[in-house]
Amino acid sequence: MKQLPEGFLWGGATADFQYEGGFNEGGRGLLSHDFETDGSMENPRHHTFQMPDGTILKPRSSFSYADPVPNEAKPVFLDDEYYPSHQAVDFYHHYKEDIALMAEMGFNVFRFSICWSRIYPLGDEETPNEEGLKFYDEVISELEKHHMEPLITICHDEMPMHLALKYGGWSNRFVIDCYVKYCKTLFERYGKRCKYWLTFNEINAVRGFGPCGTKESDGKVRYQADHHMFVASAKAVILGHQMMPGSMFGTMYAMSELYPATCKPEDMFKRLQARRENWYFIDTMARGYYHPYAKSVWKHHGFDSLEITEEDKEILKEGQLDFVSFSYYRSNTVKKDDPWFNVGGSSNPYLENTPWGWPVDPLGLRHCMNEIYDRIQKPIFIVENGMGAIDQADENGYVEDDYRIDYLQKHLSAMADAINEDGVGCLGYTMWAPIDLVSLSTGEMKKRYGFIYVDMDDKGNGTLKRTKKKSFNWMKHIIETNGKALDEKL
Ligand code: BGP
Repeated sequence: MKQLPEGFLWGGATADFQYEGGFNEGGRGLLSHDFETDGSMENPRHHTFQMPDGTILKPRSSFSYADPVPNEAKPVFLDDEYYPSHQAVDFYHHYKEDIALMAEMGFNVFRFSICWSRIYPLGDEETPNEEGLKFYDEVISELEKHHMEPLITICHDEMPMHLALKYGGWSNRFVIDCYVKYCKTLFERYGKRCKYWLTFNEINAVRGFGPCGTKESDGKVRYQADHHMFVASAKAVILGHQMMPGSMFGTMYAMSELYPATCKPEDMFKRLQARRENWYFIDTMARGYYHPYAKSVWKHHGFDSLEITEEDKEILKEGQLDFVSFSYYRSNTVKKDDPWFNVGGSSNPYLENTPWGWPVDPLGLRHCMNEIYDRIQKPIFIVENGMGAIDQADENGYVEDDYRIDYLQKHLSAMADAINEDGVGCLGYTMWAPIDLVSLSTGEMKKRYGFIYVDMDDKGNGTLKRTKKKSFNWMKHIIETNGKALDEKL
């Protein structure tokens, strides 16, 4: 039986710079993402930052590190370039229509991120931007109208550009204060209406927010930046619990399934070590302390210790997460001789890949859910899962996306088995992304995930018209039966 427990949260997930647009409206400040060019294949500057001296820097992609940034250098806008975050798919002006469509599918939760620079355009000023706050007031009111619970990501792979350039992003302890001030503003304003909060998105993958976050690409600076994010998150949890009794906090982790490439003991051991690059983040934030193996992780990155004060330790202990949330798209394999933290090098002969080469592995999701729940014993929340594909829309914008239905049917079934058969406590599932939006890793529009098609191409041409795909009604049926329909044959 695939039916899920009563009260299970069903919904979709989005991120502001991929979805919202309105980059120069309502007093919003600039983000590093605003300087990323589009990812269309014919663009020679394919999804990069342009520096004033002509240097090209790459934004982070899921499993590779970004290039280091020359001190204080600011990327530039070029007249002949298209920058996808500026318009994205214009949730800024379509939020009512989009939320109504999601409600029609039966969502009872909607995950979105608040754009930090919409609230604090620079990040270090004292007064928030009222217009920015108002925009999210309206979004939340719209969700309430449709009985949807907001699930808010406070910081989705971004920060105001000014903080990145002036202070070196999270490598600077001062940014913790800026983040906590931002959180306090959000809790004051939205606290009575919002119960579920995520302090960061994919904190184990962003590592200081790419090119504009830290000035070094690996090593101690990066781990110190992560430590500052851990403290910032814990402070937000403590403050949130005080200001909003009953609120629940998670942080979101990128969690692919990870296999040893063979059953060779050395490959298996490498798997343990590589997995610790995930546990390092989850353990510290969900259990509230650095596990002894942290030292071996640091050693592999070339240093022995971090600046962790006694006060930091107290804060981590007090500010433990209430639940663990994660994204799951694929699995990876690792073997002894793979470079440190470069998993995914070997292919898996047992799995098929998406058009973007991501192995499709539903059982891996069930395994990850068990693995996290066994270890942390706090509720989990799947806050991203979905399939990026090339959709062929007909003249009306309709897409027969059977491949997406197949992907979701298998992953949702695996999730239901983890909950019903294995006893995993899971609060909900928010699919990435219910509506087509700009891809984070490639900057393309062509890599589509949605139940809803958006008429727009990689260069931003199109009417932005929203059209339901075949998967829209399929998902509606799954939700209205609370998962029971997963047992039906496709
Ligand atoms: C996660 C991010 C999302 C989202 C998703 C899909 O890493 O949290 O922002 O984009 O992956 O990835 P992509 O857009 O690269 O296909």
